[in-house]
Amino acid sequence: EQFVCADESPMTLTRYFMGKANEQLDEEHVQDLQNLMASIQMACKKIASLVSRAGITNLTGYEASGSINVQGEEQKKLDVLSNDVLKHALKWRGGKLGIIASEEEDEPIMVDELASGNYIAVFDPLDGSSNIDAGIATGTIFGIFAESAGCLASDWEAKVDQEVLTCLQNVLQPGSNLVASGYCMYSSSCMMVLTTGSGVQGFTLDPQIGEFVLTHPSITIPSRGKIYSVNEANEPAWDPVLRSYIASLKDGSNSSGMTYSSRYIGSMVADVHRTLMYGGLFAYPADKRNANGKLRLLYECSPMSYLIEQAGGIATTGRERVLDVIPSSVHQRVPLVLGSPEDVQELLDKYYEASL
Ligand code: P6P
Repeated sequence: EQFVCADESPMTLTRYFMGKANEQLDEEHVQDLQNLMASIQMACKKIASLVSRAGITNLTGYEASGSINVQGEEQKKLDVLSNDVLKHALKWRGGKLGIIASEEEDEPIMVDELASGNYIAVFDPLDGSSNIDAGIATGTIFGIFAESAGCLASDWEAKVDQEVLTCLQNVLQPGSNLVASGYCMYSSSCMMVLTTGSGVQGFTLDPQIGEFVLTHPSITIPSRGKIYSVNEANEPAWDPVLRSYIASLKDGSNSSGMTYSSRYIGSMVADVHRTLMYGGLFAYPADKRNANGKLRLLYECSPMSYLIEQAGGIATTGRERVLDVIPSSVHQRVPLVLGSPEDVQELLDKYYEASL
């Protein structure tokens, strides 16, 4: 269903931001956020086009140069291209942007010393890109932090190198400092799902008009679901509490009495989106081989956790609320369990009982 404005025209993402955005921000910041979101939606439209035509334009597969990103992962052509599309969109319109951090950039980058850097943008430009060649859903994940006053880019000319480096480290903020976050999912439909701190809104790209139109206003996650989403190949390496809890979802001995289905796409954006829409839980937990799991805190877990909490869900590392974790490095990983409040809380209660 498409929601319309008073004049019967579609409620587009642009018009949504012209009107509502985040009531907690003052007028200047609302304008800044509008500009940043205009850049992000423009980039996502471009990435959606690149992804949908990858097989036609020979953009599947790996970088010819076989380049490796800071994660030690081979970069796909579209990883690099999507990163460039987002960087250029943010630089061009990111007049209020000071710093960018990306999964595909070794270090945070300054947008431009002259910008008046009120904001910091973090993103995973094309999450799940290893699925591109099989035509499986992928997505862009983004988060916007308000830059701390001490590091406004307009002051940067006066700062010596060390202070600039300190500013760049300013990107290491906990998710509780986010002012906006969300994702764009490239799947059977292209959906932009985001929050600016007053609930979660879902917009679907209408190819006929080239605009994201409001189709899912005020999304809230079901209080409990019947789906769990985790890579069970790692099950033998999980901690015993998680193994026991997932087993209880399979045999119906969990508190809901229901036996769950398992769904795992292997693309975080698609797995989180399905969890948001249908309920249940998504997890990339720690295991014996990876004490911090696989997903990155700054530009994957924090933005998704902010959004899930805004939709009424819970997002935890298993030990603490994801949004409370202060990153020690740009590409830090954390274990992640997120989803319906009753599902995740039952697991947290079992961790608590095991700790007694
Ligand atoms: P695994 C994709 O590579 C990704 O970063 C996330 O999108 C996804 O949730 C996870 O890794 C899948 O990892 O180890 O289950 O293949």
